[in-house]
Amino acid sequence: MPLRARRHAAHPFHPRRLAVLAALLGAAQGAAQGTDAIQVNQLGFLPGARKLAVVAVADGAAAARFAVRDAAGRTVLAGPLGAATTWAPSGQPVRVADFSALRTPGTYRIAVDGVGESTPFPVSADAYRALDAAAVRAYTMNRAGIALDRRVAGPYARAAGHPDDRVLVHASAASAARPARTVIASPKGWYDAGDYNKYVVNSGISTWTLLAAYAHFPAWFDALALDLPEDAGGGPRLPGLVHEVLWNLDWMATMQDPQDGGVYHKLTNQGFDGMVMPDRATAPRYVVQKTTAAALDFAATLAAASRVLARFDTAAPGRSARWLAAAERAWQWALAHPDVVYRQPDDIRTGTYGDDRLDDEFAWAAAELLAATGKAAYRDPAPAAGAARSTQPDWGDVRMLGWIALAGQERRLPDDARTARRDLLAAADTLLARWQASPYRLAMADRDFVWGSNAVALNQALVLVQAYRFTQRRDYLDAAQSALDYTLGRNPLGTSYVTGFGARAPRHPHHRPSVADGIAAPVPGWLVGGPNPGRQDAADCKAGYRSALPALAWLDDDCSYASNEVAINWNAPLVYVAAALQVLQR
Ligand code: G3I
Ligand code: 9MR
Repeated sequence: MPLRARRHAAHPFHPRRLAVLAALLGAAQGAAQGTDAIQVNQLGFLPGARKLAVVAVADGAAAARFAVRDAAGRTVLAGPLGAATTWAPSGQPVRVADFSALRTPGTYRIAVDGVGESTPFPVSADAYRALDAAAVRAYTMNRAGIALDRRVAGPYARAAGHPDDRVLVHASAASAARPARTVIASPKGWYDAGDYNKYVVNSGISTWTLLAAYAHFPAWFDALALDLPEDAGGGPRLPGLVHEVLWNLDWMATMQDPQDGGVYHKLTNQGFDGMVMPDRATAPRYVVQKTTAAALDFAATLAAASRVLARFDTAAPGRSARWLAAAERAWQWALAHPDVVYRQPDDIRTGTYGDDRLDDEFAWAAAELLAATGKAAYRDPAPAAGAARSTQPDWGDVRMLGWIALAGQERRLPDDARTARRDLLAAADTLLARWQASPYRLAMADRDFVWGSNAVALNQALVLVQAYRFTQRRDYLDAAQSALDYTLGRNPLGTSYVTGFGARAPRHPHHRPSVADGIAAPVPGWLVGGPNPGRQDAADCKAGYRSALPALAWLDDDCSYASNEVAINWNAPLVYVAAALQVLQR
């Protein structure tokens, strides 16, 4: 088959593939769906993976053994269930089934007498390829300022929205050279989430995580067919993930004030757009307030881009040097303005990404600038005292991102790399111990069930993967696998949390295009935020949450921005972890 045709057949939104998915979903929703009391990764496993399922048991009742059945209903493996123990986040007694000995590719179910049979799942050498491609393509679907045709978007083709070629400088960001209402151009980039605004802080960690995915697993992404807008037309042909990241880096670069090197915190409407398609959202857009966090996250991300993407400079001579110069200017601005925290102006009501602790942003930016330049001046603050506040990175706690960057510099910066690895391993060991002790085999602590909890689980997996990369110790990878299992169905709700993937998956994410496009199925490849007992959207959700328990507080309703929104920073660890588990378990 010619290369082009083959790539199209594999296209995640190809009509043929969508039809197969719909058929599978239809079948799955019938008898084939299985009991949600036996919880398993609905996308399955690579042959060599650690394979766990969880059986919810009513107070120790039911059989003490499980069986694995193949597509013909034959038992291919059987074993004892672990002891029944209550998992606090769901309040349920559970028993673990370990069927890692199952290695033959095929389709299987877990069966327990008195409980039933699980949804079918595959064992396959390519278990996460389509998932990873769709998770990257979700970013394409959230691009600002571009029309997406049927070749790229299949049935989700849409007109361009938010050109952002005429953006107003908000009073909070005014300077002598750019007084309030000055018009600037700040096009491209990704919409942050279910909303259409663009925030530098969240763009930073999202873009960085995709850059790390490319840096750590280049061959995987070089071969991953994505069918992007750049695949047509005469421009340079780069790996799909690189094209995707460049779309957002081009936008980020415009968020720096060329006069002083400061960086605007966000580009936004005054209020959130209605639940409409991008081209129907035409409210004026503003760049708002320069902040220290935006400057540092910008510096870190552009420094990382200059290092990781330098080899693609042939497509754009001098680009890496320009990124690095912009990063160093932003760093200088931050040194001169070390404590400008975002304060939402009275006339702006969109997301804040506010964070009043900036020591971690300084540490991350310094680490990236050290890795990119080798200049000792960046060393003092880089390993700066202060542990990460938690065991995984998030948009407000970015210190670990710097550790990951330095940990990979063992040849150029051996001492820094050693320190960074030590600190990363300490975090990974905390996660590993929690995973080992957890009745559910999940490293999540009760307090980890926050807004975006699914991404907490996957960022924990990202940290565990780093530990595996340095030590080759198998249990780190097994614990990372468990986090992916959790987001793909081995959870107390028995649902995959990724749109379009899994027998049961979110149908109504808080995502404006998915709500407004008139297509029943949401845009595929998005990880939804997940259970969040905070339920900050309760006033907007008449349907009501069925439970307030940490791992059960999820609502598959488009009202639910606190549990069922999608976001670029949540998909990024999905892209990373799906790739890692594919590549490292071969
Ligand atoms: O920092 C406190 C912590 O000390 C406390 O223990 C914990 C207990 O709940 O709360 C922590 O604050 C939380 C904060 O995130 C930091 O994690 C807030 O409760 C929580 O409301 C806040 O949620 C953020 C949400 O915006 C509201 O600001 C999410 O992290 C963030 O992902 C989300 O981002 C939104 C954008 O604003 C707009 N675009 C969509 C995007 C996704 O929903
Ligand atoms: O749609 C908005 C979503 O992207 C944000 O994460 C969320 C929290 O900031 O807010 C959503 O907008 C809602 C607003 O906060 C309250 N009224 C209803 C809005 C849309 O459902």
